[in-house]
Amino acid sequence: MKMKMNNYGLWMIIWVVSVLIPFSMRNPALSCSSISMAMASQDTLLEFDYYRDSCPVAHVIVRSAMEEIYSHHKDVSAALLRLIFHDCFVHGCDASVLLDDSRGNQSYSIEKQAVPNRSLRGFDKIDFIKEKIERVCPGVVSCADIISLAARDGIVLAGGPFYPVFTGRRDSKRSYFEEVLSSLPAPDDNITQILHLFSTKGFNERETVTLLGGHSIGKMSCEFIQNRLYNFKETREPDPTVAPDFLNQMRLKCPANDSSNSRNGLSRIRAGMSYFQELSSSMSSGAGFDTHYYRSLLMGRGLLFADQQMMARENTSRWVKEYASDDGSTFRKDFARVMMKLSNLNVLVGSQGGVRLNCSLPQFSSE
Ligand SMILES: *[C@@H]1O[C@H](CO)[C@@H](O)[C@H](O)[C@H]1NC(C)=O
Ligand SMILES: *[C@@H]1O[C@H](CO)[C@@H](O)[C@H](O)[C@H]1NC(C)=O
Ligand SMILES: *[C@@H]1O[C@H](CO)[C@@H](O)[C@H](O)[C@H]1NC(C)=O
Ligand SMILES: *[C@@H]1O[C@H](CO)[C@@H](O)[C@H](O)[C@H]1NC(C)=O
Ligand SMILES: *[C@@H]1O[C@H](CO)[C@@H](O)[C@H](O)[C@H]1NC(C)=O
Ligand SMILES: CC(=O)N[C@H]1CO[C@H](CO)[C@@H](O)[C@@H]1O
Repeated sequence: MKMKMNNYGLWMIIWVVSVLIPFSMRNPALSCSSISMAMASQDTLLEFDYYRDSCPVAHVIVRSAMEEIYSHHKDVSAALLRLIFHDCFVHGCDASVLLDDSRGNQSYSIEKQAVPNRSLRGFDKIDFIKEKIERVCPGVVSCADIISLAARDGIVLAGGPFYPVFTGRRDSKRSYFEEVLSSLPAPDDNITQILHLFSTKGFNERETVTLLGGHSIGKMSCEFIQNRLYNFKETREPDPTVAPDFLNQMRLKCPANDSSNSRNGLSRIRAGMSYFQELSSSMSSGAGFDTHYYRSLLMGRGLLFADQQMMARENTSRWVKEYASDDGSTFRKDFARVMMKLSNLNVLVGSQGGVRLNCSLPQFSSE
């Protein structure tokens, strides 16, 4: 008898074996036989393969669309990682970040217009995937589930860890502009502010250090470093804690008053840096989900003030050291768990919200 298993099923088994079983060995209370229960209880609101009857191909369509996009745009992984973070941190993983229009009222501000959102990318990629799914299963699959699945697939394509994404999220009916600034950490925030913002979403010190490891991939746009390099905390001076050689290196990549940093957020091609570029060439690390981000912080070469702040306290710096000290496997396992937690933040389920027909518009399927 031939056993058919799609990649998702296979990934799932590998994930359970590699992540949960070692975890259960460290935690005697969590025996192997209770693994499936443990997984279900972590996500009481969402289900494994929620669309198994209504749209069984949904996750396959997302994955193949992501493979297609990734083959042309390697930066999609970092873009969607940032998008899911912004969506989930502002009022939960409800796809509110995608709305172009709030309640049909053009004068009503939307999340996309809020300052931290100005450089978000990937909206067109989510629309592209949604269109493909709508052709097969109209009005069934939520935009919030598409973001979560696509972000996970992007992480895997970029060489990151796999984690299961449970489904059944519903889309919000509105955007939450007024909550953006108070919910999201800013590039120059100090450790106190960062830990406070993450703890209000239920992330402890270790998980905060893990989640910031998302900066392992992608380029950091200069607009997030500009103040640190030229006008730190309104002093008209650079951040005094940056070593002079590193400051010069960063300033070369991100010149002052660079026209590519125009504030309208429309310039598509920006100068920027990645952690990979900034490491000394003696380091053999790649630019993927390994230890290079944490090793940069150990060397005092965090690009954002907020990144480097992880070294400012013992109860965060110990995790930076821990993640930097092996082949990256500790970080990857923790990153998988923390992404599951992020993807499940304050989700809408059941009859809450709705399923948008077009991810940018508050028009809902009539199911
Ligand atoms: C649209 O939103 C603006 C700003 O919140 C408000 O002043 C106005 O009354 C709203 N208009 C409608 C038709 O709801
Ligand atoms: C961190 O930032 C907050 C808000 O700006 C400020 O009140 C606090 O004093 C800062 N803490 C340190 C240690 O700099
Ligand atoms: C950037 O431009 C502003 C306004 O044009 C100017 O006041 C400032 O000195 C410039 N900064 C640098 C570092 O050139
Ligand atoms: C982490 O350290 C800070 C300051 O040293 C302290 O206020 C906080 O309670 C610590 N957190 C934990 C979980 O120990
Ligand atoms: C969704 O809505 C946006 C904004 O109105 C529009 O530009 C786009 O073409 C729509 N997509 C589809 C598939 O209708
Ligand atoms: C990607 C995106 O929608 N960016 C928007 C952020 O906000 C600015 C200012 O409102 C818009 O112009 C951008 O289009």
